[in-house]
Amino acid sequence: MAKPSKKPMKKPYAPKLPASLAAKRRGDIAILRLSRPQKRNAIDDTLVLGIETFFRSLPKDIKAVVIHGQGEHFSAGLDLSELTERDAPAAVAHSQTWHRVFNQIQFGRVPVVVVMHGAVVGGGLELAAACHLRIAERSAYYGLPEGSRGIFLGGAGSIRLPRLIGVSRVMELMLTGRTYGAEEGQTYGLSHMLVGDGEGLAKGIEIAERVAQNAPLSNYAIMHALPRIAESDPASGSMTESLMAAVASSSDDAKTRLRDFLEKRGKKVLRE
Ligand code: 1HE
Repeated sequence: MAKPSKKPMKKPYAPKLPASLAAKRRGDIAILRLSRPQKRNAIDDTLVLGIETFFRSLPKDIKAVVIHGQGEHFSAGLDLSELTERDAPAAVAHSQTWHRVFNQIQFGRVPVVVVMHGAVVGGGLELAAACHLRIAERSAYYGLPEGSRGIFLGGAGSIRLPRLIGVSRVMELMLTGRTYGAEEGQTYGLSHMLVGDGEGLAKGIEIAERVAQNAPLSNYAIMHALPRIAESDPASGSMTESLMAAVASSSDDAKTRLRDFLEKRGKKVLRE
C-alpha cells in the first residue's frame, strides 16, 4: 500500500466571492471572471466589493491575474439601478469605494491583464484602465455615456483615462457619447493588443504567464516605479531611476538571471 504523503495538503483555491464573480487559478496565475451576463456585467456594490475580496485574498504565490467577462460584453459599467436613491454624501462614498478597489488593482502586488470584448463602457472602461495590460477582441467597443445619463465618471476614470488617451479624447467620448471601435481603441492606446473574437482569454493567459516569469522585483518596479518616474521632474526621475536600477540589479534574482544568459541558459530576445 502506498505510504500516505507527509506533504501538507495544498488548500484548493476558492476565495469567497459573490455569484457575480468566479475565480480560478492556473499555475502561477489567477483568472477572475465577471459573471453577471444577464445584466451585461454591470458593476453593482456586491460586484465591486467582490473584486476587492479577490485581490485581498490573492495567494502569495500568484504572480499575475487575468480579468475577463462572461457573455457578449465585458461590462456595461455602473449598475444604473443602484444610482437612483443615492444622495450626494452617499454618492461620494460610493465613488471612493470604487477608487479604493480599483487602486488595489493598479497599485497591487501583481500585474493584471484585462481581456475586453463587446461593450467596455463607463465603469467597465474605468475598471479596464486600472489594469496593467489590456487585450481587446475585435468586438470590443468603448464608450463613456455618463453625460447622456446625467452623471459623471466615478471609478477614477478622470485620473486614469486621460493618461492613456489624453484629456481631449476623453472629453470627446464624454461630450458626444460616441463609441470607439476596437481598431480605433487600439490606435488611441486603449488596448495594447488586438485579437480575433473568442481569442482574448487564451491571449490574456499567455501574456499573464509570460509576465509571471519576470523577476518579481522587476515587475514591481515596472508597475510602481516607472509611472511615478515618468510623471516626476527630470532631475528627481533621473535619481529615482538610477536608484531603482541599482536595487534591482543587485538582487540575487538578477544575478542568477544574468549568469543564466551569459552561460547560454537564458532566453534570447528574438523577433516574434
Ligand atoms: C443594466 C446595465 C447597467 C444593462 N446598469 N442594468 N452604462 C450604460 O449606460 C450602458 C447601459 N447598457 C447598455 O447600453 C446595454 O445594456 C448594452 C449595450 C451594454 C448591452 O445591450 P443588450 O441589448 O445586449 O442588453 P440589454 O437588453 O440592454 O440589457 C440586458 C439587461 O441588463 C437589462 O435588464 P433586464 O432586467 O431588462 O433584462 C438591462 O437593464 C441590464 N443592464 N446595462 C443596470 N449599466 C463609477 S461611475 C461609472 C458610471 C458609468 O458606468 S455610466 C455607464 C452606464
